[in-house]
Amino acid sequence: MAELNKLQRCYHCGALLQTEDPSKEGYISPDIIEKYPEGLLLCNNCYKTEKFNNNPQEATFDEDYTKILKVIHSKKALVVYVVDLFSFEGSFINKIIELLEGIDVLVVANKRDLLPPDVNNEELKEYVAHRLRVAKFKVVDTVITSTSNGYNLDEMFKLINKYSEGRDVYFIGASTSGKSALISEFLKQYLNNTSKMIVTFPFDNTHLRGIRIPITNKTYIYETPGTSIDNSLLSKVERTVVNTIVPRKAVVAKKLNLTKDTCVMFGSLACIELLSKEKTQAYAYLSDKVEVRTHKSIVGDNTKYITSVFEKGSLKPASEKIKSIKDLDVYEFQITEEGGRDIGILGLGWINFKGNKQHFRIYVPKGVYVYTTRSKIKNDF
Ligand SMILES: Nc1nc2c(ncn2[C@@H]2O[C@H](COP(=O)(O)OP(=O)(O)OP(=O)(O)O)[C@@H](O)[C@H]2O)c(=O)[nH]1
Ligand SMILES: [Mg+2]
Repeated sequence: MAELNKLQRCYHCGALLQTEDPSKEGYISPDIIEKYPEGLLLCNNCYKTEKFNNNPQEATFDEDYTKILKVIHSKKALVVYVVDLFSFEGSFINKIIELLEGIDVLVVANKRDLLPPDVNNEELKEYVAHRLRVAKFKVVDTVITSTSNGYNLDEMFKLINKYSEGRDVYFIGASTSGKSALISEFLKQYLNNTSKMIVTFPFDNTHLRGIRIPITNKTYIYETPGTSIDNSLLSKVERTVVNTIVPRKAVVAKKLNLTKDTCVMFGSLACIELLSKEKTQAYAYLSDKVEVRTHKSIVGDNTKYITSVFEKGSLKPASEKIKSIKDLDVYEFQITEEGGRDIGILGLGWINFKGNKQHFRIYVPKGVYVYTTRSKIKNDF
């Protein structure tokens, strides 16, 4: 069990931290100390009341969707797992991974057009495949695509042909990853040589509908409904705000120079603050319509500034749904890995930096998924 070996105080209420008695002031769970040995710590009580959070929400899906996954499993069908390259962290849903155990997955990493053109496609492909393999998907192959400019669509059709091996093929993936767009590209070059029709239909014993396209007289391509993105910023803000945070063209990295107590506001929607002393150069990847503003308090406490931006909505875009600090979740990350790292906010974008034991605090609208991973796009630091 972790032990406190130097006296530390809760940086919110100032109580001496202790791991002995949950009913007394300053109690902190030993596992938190173990996880953040050098971190700024909050006692459990302040952690709760301040709504600090260390457990980002996974996206959810219902029983009907489970039924579709069970059918896919029992048929040993080929899954075409479509992920949005700009924002795919929401695609790692443990329950899907479990239900698709042992099922061949062809990964289609779509929306390539939204990433900078000079990023190496082979590295990108390897990165996506690696992330899905680590999540325990049985990845048979990966292809990077864009329906916006037609990139690699022929390659994707070839791979579906190659791996289907007389089996049904199911397009699955998060909502807005581009399944319908890919299927409609497929239909442009599709010739129906079967006696069956393309139909929309309800999946057996569910209220969910899909599209079924015959590829032979016995096998089909199915388009399934997207899994929810209820842990993405896109589902937390108004349509008009969504239109500004979804990039329309390739994102351009914005350089940020962070020193202790610098916070970076992303519109009036989210904030990343460096709490520790390591000077950190970072690159932000997000829509050019989101104002990015760095701020550093002279007294080493940005709370007033951050609160005021969220309350007044002074940076663009701002959402009517985020009016005070109470509408936010706050996460802290202690970076333990070296090398290129990302901290991302699902639906909004991410920052890339070199891991050097930094301690970050991140403010996001309630329920939005925040993550840290090795870098998707490599930069020289
Ligand atoms: N920039 C870009 N946008 C894309 C691409 N493919 C699809 N989109 C856009 O992404 C949005 C969602 O695409 P859909 O094809 O409807 O996504 P879906 O996976 O079918 O979503 P659900 O039906 O909700 O599960 C649409 O606005 C598309 O225009 C792409 O390659 N690049
Ligand atoms: Mg669709």
